[in-house]
Amino acid sequence: MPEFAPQILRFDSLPSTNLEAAKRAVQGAPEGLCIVASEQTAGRGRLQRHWISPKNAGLYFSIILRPELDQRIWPLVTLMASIAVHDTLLDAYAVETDIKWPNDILVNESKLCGILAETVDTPLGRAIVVGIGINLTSKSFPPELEGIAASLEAAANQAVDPEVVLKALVNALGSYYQKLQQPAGTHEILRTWCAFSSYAQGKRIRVTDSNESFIGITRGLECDGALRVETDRAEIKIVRAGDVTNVRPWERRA
Ligand code: BT5
Repeated sequence: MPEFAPQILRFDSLPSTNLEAAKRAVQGAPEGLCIVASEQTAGRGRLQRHWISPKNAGLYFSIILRPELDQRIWPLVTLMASIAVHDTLLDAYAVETDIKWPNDILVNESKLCGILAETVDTPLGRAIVVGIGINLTSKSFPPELEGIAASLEAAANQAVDPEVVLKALVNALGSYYQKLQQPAGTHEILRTWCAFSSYAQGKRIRVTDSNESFIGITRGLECDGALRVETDRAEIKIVRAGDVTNVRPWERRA
């Protein structure tokens, strides 16, 4: 496995760091190229959703990876990134977070960070762009984020330095990415993700995708990172896409 050597390119403003990284991946940029912007004017979430990215209010970051892994288990790259964010926030600012399947980093059930992994076909083979948005301060949150979003500054109860977060994140990503590609790495990533996520086992959730919505209890992860959910009819469903929400005690039925 080649040595992982991250290189950081900084921008004042971009439509989306993921789009910039994908463009550079197509142009042949190497694994480990990181794109960071002070703001995004068209930050992207999953399923054409928007990631609100006010200037100097968050870390807007994307990295190009070219994993030497069977593509069936590439979804583990998203899980690997969420573990890296979890460790970053804990190590840099002693903030404990929960991971909601597959890609949300939560504090007190509010979203502090979102992750968007996108594959891109390039002349060097298929690559994956992992985009990470971490709210550093809530000062510029628009009204639509009130009650759903968290910030690192509020969670840590202190001012945060974007450079400290960036450095810790790049280190954590490098170390977990190398772990993922070692012989027992996939097992290790799955085990660590489950240890950090209250959603891994025994959580009553609602799953919603374009076809259906149902309630069930989480029963761990498949080898490719898909979520096992036991329905009220004792049927195990394997969830590979869609949104997961915590079901409150008063919301009992599908
Ligand atoms: C995500 O999508 O959570 C993935 C977000 C990835 C953002 C990063 S920033 C760097 C890189 N470049 C990009 O263009 N994107 C990546 P999803 O699970 O679909 O969640 C999107 C939903 O989160 C929205 O519909 C809002 O409800 C909510 N949301 C939007 N902006 C938010 C913010 N700043 N903080 C918390 N929640 C937000």
